[in-house]
Amino acid sequence: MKPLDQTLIDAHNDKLRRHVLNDYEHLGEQLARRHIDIEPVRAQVAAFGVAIPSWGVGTGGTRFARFPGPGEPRHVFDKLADCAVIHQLGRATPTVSLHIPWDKTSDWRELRETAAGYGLAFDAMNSNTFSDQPGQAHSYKFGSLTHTDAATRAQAVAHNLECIEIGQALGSQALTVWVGDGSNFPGQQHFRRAFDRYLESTRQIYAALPAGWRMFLEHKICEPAFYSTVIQDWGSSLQAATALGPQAQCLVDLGHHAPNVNIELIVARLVAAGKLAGFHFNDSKYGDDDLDAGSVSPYRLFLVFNELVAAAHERVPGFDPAYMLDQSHNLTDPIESLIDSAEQVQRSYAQALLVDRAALDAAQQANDALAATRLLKRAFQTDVSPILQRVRLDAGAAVEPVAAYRASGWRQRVAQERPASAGGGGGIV
Ligand SMILES: [Mn+2]
Repeated sequence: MKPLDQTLIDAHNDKLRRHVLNDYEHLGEQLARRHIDIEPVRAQVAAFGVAIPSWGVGTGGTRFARFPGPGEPRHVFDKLADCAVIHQLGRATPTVSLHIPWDKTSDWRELRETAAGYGLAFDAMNSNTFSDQPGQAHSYKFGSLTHTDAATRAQAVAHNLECIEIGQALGSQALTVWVGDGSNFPGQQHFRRAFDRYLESTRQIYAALPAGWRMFLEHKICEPAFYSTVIQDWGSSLQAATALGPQAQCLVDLGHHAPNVNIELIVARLVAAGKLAGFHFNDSKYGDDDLDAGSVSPYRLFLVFNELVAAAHERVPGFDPAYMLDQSHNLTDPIESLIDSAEQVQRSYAQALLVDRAALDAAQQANDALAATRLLKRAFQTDVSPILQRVRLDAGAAVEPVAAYRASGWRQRVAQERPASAGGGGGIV
């Protein structure tokens, strides 16, 4: 069952259908002059999907404050309904990524059936050992999987095993592990021993992975630890993933690097190592800003996709990245931001599909730097909106999803059913 009245979306599309078809035909002609067939591009964009994080449909806030909006989801079933709205309007987000314990419920089968009813499935499970939960025996104040105390490490391992178990009940096939473990003072932590403890703990989690599952190791330069972090960059992540085995891979969150770091180069290195797990898409100006994907640096997002399309084009063995959004919405309606970010990611993918790979190879081989960079710019500067709109039209999603969402009255409706949530304290980071 779809959360929105489909006849409203169909009526919205009927008004725009002629324009979409005309624009698509026109772009097809333009691309044909560049010897690009628009049809395979459309098919690949139509098959592309990016997961929604369950926590993304609530207002995230910052470390300083959270300003809740109307109709915020009360529990995982409300979150699922909001994700279903996003997917119905955009048809680019067929999966949801859960976070335990935030999304705990008493009946996982009911949750799975509800999701299936919306046409949604479950992406990677996310564990949480960066905050203490009520009744928890051991505190994570000084770390979790890398804590100096064995009982605290065991508790963190057990939590991850529980996440795998829940994931199995939901049909998920991956566990994402991010730890905030680290230190705030020089000398506070023995770097090598902390890393060894990380391996010791994650080996126990890895050993419990069901067949076909993958373990995504997510690195982050800093925060909450501000002097050192145990898995602070792709080097540590790759070292750990290599030590664990083939089911462990490295997840790239775009906001988890120092400013100006060449993320597309990191992506290329992980692809080459057969260790690219996938992405948490967002945008960043200074740090882990969790801004909407492509809102600040759309060219960087395109350059990441350029590496991904190149890897697929060159048929790199084992290349199978998972895509997810990971954003914190402070100012916007989270549903609108997630619709727009999913489209942004789809757009970058479509643009990267337009890169003339043979010409780029030739320019690189000939050391023609200007020709090479112009080939990328040409693809990036192509307005692929007609492809995205045509894909949505064909799938029964909305040609203009944000406009259709605003017209649907969804937010006003759920604001009646869901009591206003309290503001105040810091949100997620
Ligand atoms: Mn992330």
